[in-house]
Amino acid sequence: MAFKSQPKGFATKAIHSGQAPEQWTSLCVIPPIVTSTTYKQDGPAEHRGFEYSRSGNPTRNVLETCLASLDNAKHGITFSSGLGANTAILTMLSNGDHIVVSDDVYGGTNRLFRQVAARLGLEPTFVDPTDLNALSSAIKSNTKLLWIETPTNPLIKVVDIAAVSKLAHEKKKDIMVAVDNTFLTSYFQRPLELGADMVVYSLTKYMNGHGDVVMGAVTLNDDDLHNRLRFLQNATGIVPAPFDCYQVNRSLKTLALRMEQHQKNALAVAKFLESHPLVEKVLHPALPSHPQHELALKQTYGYSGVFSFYIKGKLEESRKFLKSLKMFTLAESLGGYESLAELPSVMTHASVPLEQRIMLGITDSLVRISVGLEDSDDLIEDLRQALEATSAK
Ligand code: P1T
Repeated sequence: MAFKSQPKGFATKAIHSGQAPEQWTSLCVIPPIVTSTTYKQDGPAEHRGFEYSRSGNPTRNVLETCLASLDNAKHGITFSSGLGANTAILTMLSNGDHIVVSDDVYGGTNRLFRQVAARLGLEPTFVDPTDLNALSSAIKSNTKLLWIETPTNPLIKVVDIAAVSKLAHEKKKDIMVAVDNTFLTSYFQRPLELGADMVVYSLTKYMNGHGDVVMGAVTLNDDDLHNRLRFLQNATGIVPAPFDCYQVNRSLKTLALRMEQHQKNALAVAKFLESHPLVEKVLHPALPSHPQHELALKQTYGYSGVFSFYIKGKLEESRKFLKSLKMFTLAESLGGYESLAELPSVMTHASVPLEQRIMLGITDSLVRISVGLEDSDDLIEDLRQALEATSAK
């Protein structure tokens, strides 16, 4: 069995969309970093497309056009972080609106919905997104947003985007279905083609891929939703810096290559871990042991480098393992060229309430790794020695 086959043209779009030299008077081939905050006007309120860099910036435009094309979307909008993108979407809602949120999402997303949205009068309900009946019953007359991540962070559950979008839209026409596509990127998954209304990214991860930019984005087709979000980008001011836009735009040029190599490396590492006696269970969608393996093959073009596994033992063993790693760096985040490892229960998901963590299975023995672009034999060797050190008395 194999993943969906990737249509031709992705790498070409990543390199050429939005990059035409003709848009600059100098005809420069590489887009410039335009740092000017303001733009000369021909007369009062007569400008040539740019007036102030919060409302529009040439370097940002280049990136937004490129991002939209990678999702085959009409529009792309960037924000100063992934959570900034989430915040912008939340500000599309009004006091009293209800949100259905996947119960397994990035800890910061959970915190935003639970501790910020709820305080502003929005009403989030957390539901298992793999249970379509539960999702359907959670939708109420005031539900305006359905929010999923797939695969989920950190339990790597795969959610059926087409089924969820269909269900939501059949139940209520005005529900916006947002899919956080951070773990797979537009290279491996394109949610708009499956019926979602908005795709959300932490560009901080694979899309930038070099661990040196924090940024977020939304891609979408609907003009009305786009106008509302574009207004909010300017009105709330959650905008990225031109230099960062330049960096992400540059990184997209190698996205396809990087994702292919992340996929290969991670699969080799996952297979090694699955065969190791100190590993209880590996959660990786490309392994036949994954509960939604068939759905992953049907829905996506491949899998990236981030996945989780349960180590045998408790907090003491997880700590010993993570501290014994030499090439994997013990750190939050994912999606960069360098391999990282972390313990979600006390790091990325520490802000998720304990009872929700227990219910979901985010225990002290759940380790998440982001497999980078080093030689996979070296990564496997590192994991092998760290597991050996963990089992040594
Ligand atoms: O860090 P920021 O760019 O604001 O993105 C937030 C975010 C949104 N969505 C997903 C799926 C994420 O994983 C993240 C950030 N996640 C981590 C920092 C992490 O280590 O999981």
